[in-house]
Amino acid sequence: MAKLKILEYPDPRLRTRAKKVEKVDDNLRQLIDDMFETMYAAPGIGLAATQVNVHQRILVADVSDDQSQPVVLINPEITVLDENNRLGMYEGCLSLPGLRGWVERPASIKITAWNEKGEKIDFSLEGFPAVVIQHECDHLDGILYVDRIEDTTKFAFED
Ligand code: K1U
Ligand code: ZN
Repeated sequence: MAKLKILEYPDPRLRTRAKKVEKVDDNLRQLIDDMFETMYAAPGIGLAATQVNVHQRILVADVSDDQSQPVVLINPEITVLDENNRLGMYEGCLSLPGLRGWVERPASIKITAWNEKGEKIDFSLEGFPAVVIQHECDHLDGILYVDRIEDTTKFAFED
């Protein structure tokens, strides 16, 4: 396993739109292992391949307290289940260290993707996990949470 370098804002490579993965093989699984190591070490609860300068549609996440719920999504696609049900929170980003900003997003989504075995998976998410997955999917399209901030007074600096 290897810890990868995380690109930081304003690196223009963060604005790259990632390409679809065509085949899941051992090289890709190695990258996924490295992404988990990088995310847990940061520490973070999500990481998109874009953030480690790999422009393929892959993300990892784990919103548990004890690193017990790792999730891998390859070629994820999101369907918003209820546009009127929105959740706001101060989001963080490993590519914008030390900053948090208030973003509102749909609170319930359905996801279709492949897992690390190349199998198709689909499931629904609500609340915080739904927000994190949307944040990571945005990275794959070159979008950062700061692009979604409507009220610029709602930034917070971490120490
Ligand atoms: O994409 C990223 O840079 C990861 C990001 C995910 C995220 C956090 C909060 C809201 C939306 C998306 C982070 O992991 S920032 C670090 C963080 O929030 C955290 C780190 C350790 C424990 C708990 C939270
Ligand atoms: Zn981020």
